[in-house]
Amino acid sequence: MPQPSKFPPFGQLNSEYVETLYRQWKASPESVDERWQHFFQGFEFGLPFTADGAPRAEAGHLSAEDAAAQSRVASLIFAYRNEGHALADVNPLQPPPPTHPDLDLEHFGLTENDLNRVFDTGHLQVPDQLSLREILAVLKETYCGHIGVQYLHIQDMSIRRWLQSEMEPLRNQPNFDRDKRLSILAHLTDAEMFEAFIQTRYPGQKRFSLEGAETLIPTVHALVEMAPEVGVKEIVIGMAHRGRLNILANILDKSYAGIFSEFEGHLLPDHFGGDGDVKYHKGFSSEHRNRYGRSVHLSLTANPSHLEAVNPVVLGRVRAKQRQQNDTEERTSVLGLLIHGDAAFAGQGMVAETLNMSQLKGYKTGGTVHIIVNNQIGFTTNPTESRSTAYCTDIAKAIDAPILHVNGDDPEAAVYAIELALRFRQTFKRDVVVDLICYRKHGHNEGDEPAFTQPVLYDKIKNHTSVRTLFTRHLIEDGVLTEEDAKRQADKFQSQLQRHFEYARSTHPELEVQAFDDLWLGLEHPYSSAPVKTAAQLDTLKQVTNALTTIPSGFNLHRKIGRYLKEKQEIVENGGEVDWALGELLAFGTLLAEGSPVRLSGQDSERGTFSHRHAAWVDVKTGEKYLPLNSISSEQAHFCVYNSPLNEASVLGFEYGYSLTEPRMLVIWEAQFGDFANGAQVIIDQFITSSQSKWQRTSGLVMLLPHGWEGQGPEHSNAYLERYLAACAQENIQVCNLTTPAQYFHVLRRQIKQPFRRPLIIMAPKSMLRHKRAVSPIKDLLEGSFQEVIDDPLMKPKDVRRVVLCSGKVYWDLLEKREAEEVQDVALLRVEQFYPVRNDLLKKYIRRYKQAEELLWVQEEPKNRGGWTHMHPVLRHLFPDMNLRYVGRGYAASPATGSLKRHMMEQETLVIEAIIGKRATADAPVLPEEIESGDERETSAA
Ligand SMILES: Cc1ncc(C[n+]2csc(CCOP(=O)(O)OP(=O)(O)O)c2C)c(N)n1
Repeated sequence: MPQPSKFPPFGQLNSEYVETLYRQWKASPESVDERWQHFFQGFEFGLPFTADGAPRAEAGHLSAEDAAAQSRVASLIFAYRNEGHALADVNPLQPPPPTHPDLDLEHFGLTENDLNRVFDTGHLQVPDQLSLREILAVLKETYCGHIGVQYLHIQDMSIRRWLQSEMEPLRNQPNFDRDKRLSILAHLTDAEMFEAFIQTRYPGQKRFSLEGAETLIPTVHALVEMAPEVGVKEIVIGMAHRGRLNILANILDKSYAGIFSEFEGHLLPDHFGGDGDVKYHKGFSSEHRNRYGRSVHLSLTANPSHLEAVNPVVLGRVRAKQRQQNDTEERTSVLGLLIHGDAAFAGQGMVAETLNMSQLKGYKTGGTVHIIVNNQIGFTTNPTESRSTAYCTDIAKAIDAPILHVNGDDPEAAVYAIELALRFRQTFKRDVVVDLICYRKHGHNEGDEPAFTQPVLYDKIKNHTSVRTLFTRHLIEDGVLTEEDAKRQADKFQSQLQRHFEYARSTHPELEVQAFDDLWLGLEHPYSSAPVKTAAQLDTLKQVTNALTTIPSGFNLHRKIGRYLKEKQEIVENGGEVDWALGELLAFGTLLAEGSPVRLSGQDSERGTFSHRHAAWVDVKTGEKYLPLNSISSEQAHFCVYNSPLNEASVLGFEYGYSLTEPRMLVIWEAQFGDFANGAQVIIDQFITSSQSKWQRTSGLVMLLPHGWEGQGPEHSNAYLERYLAACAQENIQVCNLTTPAQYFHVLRRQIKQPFRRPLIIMAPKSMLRHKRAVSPIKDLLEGSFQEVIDDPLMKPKDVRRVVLCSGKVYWDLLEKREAEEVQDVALLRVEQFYPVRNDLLKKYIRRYKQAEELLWVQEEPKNRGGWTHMHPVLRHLFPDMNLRYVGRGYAASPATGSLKRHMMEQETLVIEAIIGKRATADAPVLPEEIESGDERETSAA
């Protein structure tokens, strides 16, 4: 007896195989697998019946051969849905292949002779039965026209069905009315002529022309027209260089004269402060009113050259705007639109990172609409050289996004695709991709010769008719307009451009510096070091502590966490000492109680990498999460804390974007260890430290970067303080390295209470979280404010022979040594804020030690790292008459040693040298002096 056959995965079904099985089942039902038995029973049950109810078997029952043929047709329908895009006519520079081996009739065991046979059409949205010829025609027109769709990678059946019902049959052949078609043409005209105008007036100037991809403009226009009709109130756009000026002019309505003025070079950055940026990086916002009179706010986010880096920033802004719209469930009122280049989309890791965030609780934004301006080239690099995938969009399949490849020479198909994409996003709140396949008419920029590297391609492009001309012909053929109409339209636009050009040349119009929106009112002040009232009320502290220590009834808290609660309560009730974790929770809690929301995200931030925070409790029986900081009072602001995905760049970019839009919320990104933040270096360099100077956009984002030499090896020691300090200028950021929980409490509260916003970079503690001395009396939270420099309260100034200036954790090592050695003549001063540095305080405090013979900068970081290179010129300038000396590790290529023992010897050596003054002891080796520069040798040898 034959073995029951296995049920293969659906994708591997093969009609011959099914037919054999069917025969086998007919002969002996038990001989096939049980699931096949059900399948064939259902299949027979579904066969047509005669009028009297008898199976048609008797009146010409489907033969086994018919049944098998039917299943072959079902496979064919599936194959077209799955791979029809391979035959789609989507490349304007190349006709589609005539056949595809996976889609040939023979592949399914069908022949030309079957074309007139009638088959069930299954779920295909056409009459129940059609001839194979008709079925094929439907499939080809639907899936192999000017749109090639990929969607069968989507797991959710209801989404597939929805897409099928939208597209089948032939629905992706748009049937737009006359007005809509004329509007598409008008936008193509604007797009093409705008580029041509700049080309003739400003030859050779970089603009990253959209020519070859002009269809982008009617496509985006269709999206913004439809958006208010489907509930979108705001669109935040992120895009790179290609066609950006065109989008600014023809979608965001930035005035042509303003753009021409920038080409003229009239608008100097001094006009508005900062160093400014090139014209194709700038942001802009405007209100778009659609043809039904409804409006949608459009905002193009400023971005750097670094491709795709703006993506998470845009999405952070979208999420914050959704919060402002009170749309935190559906998330359909604000839309993120990202416009990418094909090479960048396939190549940049930021794309994968951001896509991966799209459905996460703390980061989802209701789906992003992506448009790829796929000009089939990246600078001089061919697609085959820049990706290992068939399509540049394949990464988006990982998140089940439908992908619509569209022929850029068919603007109607592109408009159809974008409208479908938007409806999809509004329905399923998921990402969707429109891959606009086009070409690049010129070189990468206007001064570039593409024929050096792509001679064959550019020969083809040279002879290719523009999309506007093609579409004009098309409309003329359809009787929608005449040649004269088209010419009149073009002439009118040309004279409009000319008027703007002359105006720009003669009048030098002012640059449209866009004001901050209302949320920023009162926060636009320049940086100031004036003290900020950050002390909390005792009642508020108690209220917060109550929330932090009350277990909701029925909640099963982990025993160990429960144990800390009582301690916390006693500290606040009885005036005890606050550790770092409690100081932080109290800073958050008091801000929340006072009405300022807080958002914290980072890897494992809910518990805290060092198991110290416990901002979210997890019920040990149900696994449910509870955030005690949301139980302070009914009027409090909301606390959000999220464990982020394991990436740095996109999460930091997202939080930065969020902070741009929510200046009244304390937005914090926490690195697992500060060392890992360099994975987000592009966000730090291109946005956080420079956006104010480039784009007049600043942020109150806090970065928590665990930092400190504790023998944990090269990658768990260094938050690269020196890099942040190297980026400090024009009061762009605040950089702190703190020593007490009270300082942390005040600096977090200052971030919200001060009348301006600047990013705050904190070298955050690791071992200090549990350092017995690094605690603060509760009274320090109830009075005072943040101190940028802390003097030594313990030494008598007249006794002091040596002033030691340090920062962060090493302070406690130095203090302990001083106490252990009973040293009375060394004062320990702490720089808690490196930048903006408080020269006045440094002077005031250090000048008190009149007898001091030397001033030491002591750090645990190697000499080429940490604060020394930043503080050296400052101290030299402020105290030219003092003997300034560096004490610390030598120069090091690796931030920290991999050996704990060596680390401890090094640490002991530097502490001894600072406090006792000895260079080294017998068992503590001399630190390597290494390559000292002349200047440094002079100071440290003294
Ligand atoms: C991160 C990054 N690396 C390199 C560059 C330099 N660069 C600018 S444009 C470009 C090609 C981009 O190709 P594509 O994404 O296809 O966009 P296109 O210019 O073709 O529109 C490159 C490599 C950059 N801007 N950003």
